[in-house]
Amino acid sequence: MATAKSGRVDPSAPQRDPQGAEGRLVEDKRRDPIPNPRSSKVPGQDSDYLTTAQGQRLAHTDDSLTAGVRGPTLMDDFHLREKIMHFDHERIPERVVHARGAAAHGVFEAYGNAGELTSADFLQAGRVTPVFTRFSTVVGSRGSADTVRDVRGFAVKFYTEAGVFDLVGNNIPVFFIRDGIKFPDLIHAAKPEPDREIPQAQTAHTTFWDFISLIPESPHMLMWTMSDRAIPRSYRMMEGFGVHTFRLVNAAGQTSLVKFHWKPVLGVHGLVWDEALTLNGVDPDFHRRDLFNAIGDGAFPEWELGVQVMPDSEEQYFEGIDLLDSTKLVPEELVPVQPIGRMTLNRNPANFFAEVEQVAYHSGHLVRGIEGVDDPLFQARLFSYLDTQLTRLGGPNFNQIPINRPHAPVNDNLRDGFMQQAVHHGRTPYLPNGVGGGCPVLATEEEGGYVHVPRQVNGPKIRERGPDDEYGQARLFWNSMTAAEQGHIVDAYTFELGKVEVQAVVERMVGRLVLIDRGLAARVCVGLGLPVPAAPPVNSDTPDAPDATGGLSASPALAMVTENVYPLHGRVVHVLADDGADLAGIRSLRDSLREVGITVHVVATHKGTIAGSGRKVDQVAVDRSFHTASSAEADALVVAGGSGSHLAADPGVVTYVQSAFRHQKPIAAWGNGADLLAAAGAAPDAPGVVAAERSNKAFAKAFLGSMAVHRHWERAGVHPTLRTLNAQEV
Ligand code: HDE
Repeated sequence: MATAKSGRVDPSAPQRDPQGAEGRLVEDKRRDPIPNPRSSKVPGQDSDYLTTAQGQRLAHTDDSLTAGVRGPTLMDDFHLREKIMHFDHERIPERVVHARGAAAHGVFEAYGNAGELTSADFLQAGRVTPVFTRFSTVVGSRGSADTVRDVRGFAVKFYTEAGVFDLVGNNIPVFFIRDGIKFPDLIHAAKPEPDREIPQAQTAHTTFWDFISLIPESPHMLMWTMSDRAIPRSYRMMEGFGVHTFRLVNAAGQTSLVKFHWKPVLGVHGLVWDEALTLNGVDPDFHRRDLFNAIGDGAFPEWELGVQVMPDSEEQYFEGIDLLDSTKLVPEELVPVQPIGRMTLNRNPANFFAEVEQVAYHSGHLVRGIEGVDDPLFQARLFSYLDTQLTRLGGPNFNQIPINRPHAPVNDNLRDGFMQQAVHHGRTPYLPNGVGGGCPVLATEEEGGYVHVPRQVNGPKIRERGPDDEYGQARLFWNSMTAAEQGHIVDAYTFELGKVEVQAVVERMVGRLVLIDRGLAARVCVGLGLPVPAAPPVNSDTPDAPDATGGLSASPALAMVTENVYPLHGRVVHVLADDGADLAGIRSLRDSLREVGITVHVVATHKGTIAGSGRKVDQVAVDRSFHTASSAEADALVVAGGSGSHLAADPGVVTYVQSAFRHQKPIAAWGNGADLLAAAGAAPDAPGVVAAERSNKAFAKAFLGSMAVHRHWERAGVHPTLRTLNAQEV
């Protein structure tokens, strides 16, 4: 940025890569053009001059108005007073849960096939609807790290032509509790312990496990949060779920019960725990940066929206599965997910506070054709989301903040309140009225009016829930995991319970694991140094509860490790190189990888540029140096020929490659790059390792083939898709 006399920055000067080498921005890959305030004027911020909030142009902002050069500040410095007052009030309360997040704008395109199921306007053929999607962690505060073990929020605001629809879901299809009245207890137990305010953004502590081990319905969700679903590789590689059942209503008034699913085009992928830990320090903004960079680079993330459709019935069960219980899912083997549309996130927010921080989702923002059901978790949410905005956004007019404004015409008869932005006209903000001509008028159903489907409800006023199969779906989940994933679940339980300071809590929890699967419990006990509790009675589930497994012993659709291959755009490859490297080889590989949308970072011992070995003066820009980069940030590594033996002498670089190898990542080298692989113990014939003499098209192709499989679990000695059904014998 050009710096004018007096130290002021000239915002109209072009933003250039300070290294200048290849005219690219490095590290902060901000591909969105930085707006020039002279050309893009924001309403209310439209002066070319610095002004006060009242529009008075200012001549000086660097020194307070004082009595003499060393004297006291004067009361009549109105500019200082206003500037400091506003700064003092810049923060608003963070969200009580889901405080940490990132978001993007995009579009949703309906396939049109949902028209038979619902009259929702945005799901009809040909509809394209703007969306704003926010991903989040649940427990951590606003400044916490991204790659902690936690559930991820997946909230989508559809600005439909018939009003806003919010699908406020998670990346896990079930929840810890089945009644919202326990939500404050859950969050109090999971948040940092109140006497010492530790730990931050973790469930690995005493109070969480104390509470959750006492909650009858928790085992299923715990299996998910101990799995790799809770440490996603990227927001772009997560499934999303509406969690609750919804009731769809079509134009003829027919209803069906559905579960919403978001399926990522890039597949579902996780980090490994060791990487997640490293990233918390190396790049606490890993997921936020990943989303921002991918969209900035044009690798727009996409998801298909799908529905599982179950018949609506008086009892609202499907094959023994209670559709009003959010601790249960419907296996996809029983009811396949039918795709009904596609979401593409294609624009980064222009301002984090205005958009990401101020967006207000609400599970009661429903549109005609979509209704909630009598799930007590959902019902409690209907209160919560409006209430929380009153504190967080300062009053009832949060719907008028630009990011929350519906794109449909609004005429709501709501008036006044803090920060009212509208200048309402007329005398009759009430209905019925005669003086105002009866306006605004009510819509008939044909005109798009929301009419709740009439349903008979009755029953005694009680605080009671029916019997529950607490372990069936937890066991189904365990049985559905591949061997690699089962190992990670064991490790996660061992880590989390290992941090619990009260032994009785650990033993209570291990006792509950036995009821899921004795093999799981036995493996966790080994790490905790505990005796394996006795085998449970044959049927330890609540005897009078219906079986919630739908008769299945496993549901392979629940596993993340599959034999599917997924597109590679938006993946990151580190090319390790140094002075003396084969620069032509680097360029050739980089071109091939960029062709499929992969981001390539050249990582070297120093920043700036590296020179080749030949006589010709040739250089390649270095994107990262080993001082700031970590292999945990890359999906795969390549060691460039020409610099391998030199890099192999640096123990830090050797560890870099070892970590990637241990994390089962694709690794490749050409020429003497293989020396570094050898020093790191990465055998050239190990699964997922590609070694060649030269960097050419064939080398790039083999490497891309290795990358198509996200990780090479065979290296850890397990067949990637092996399942150990009935692990009770372990
Ligand atoms: Fe939320 N939840 N929640 N929740 N939730 C909030 O609303 C709440 C639940 C979810 O990116 C809060 O604006 C209660 C389930 C997401 O801005 C708050 C209960 C699911 C987000 C709230 C639940 C969610 C929130 C905090 C039990 C998955 C982030 C700030 C009845 C289906 C939205 C805010 C965003 C946020 C309450 C349970 C998802 C306090 C009382 C189940 C993705 O209103």
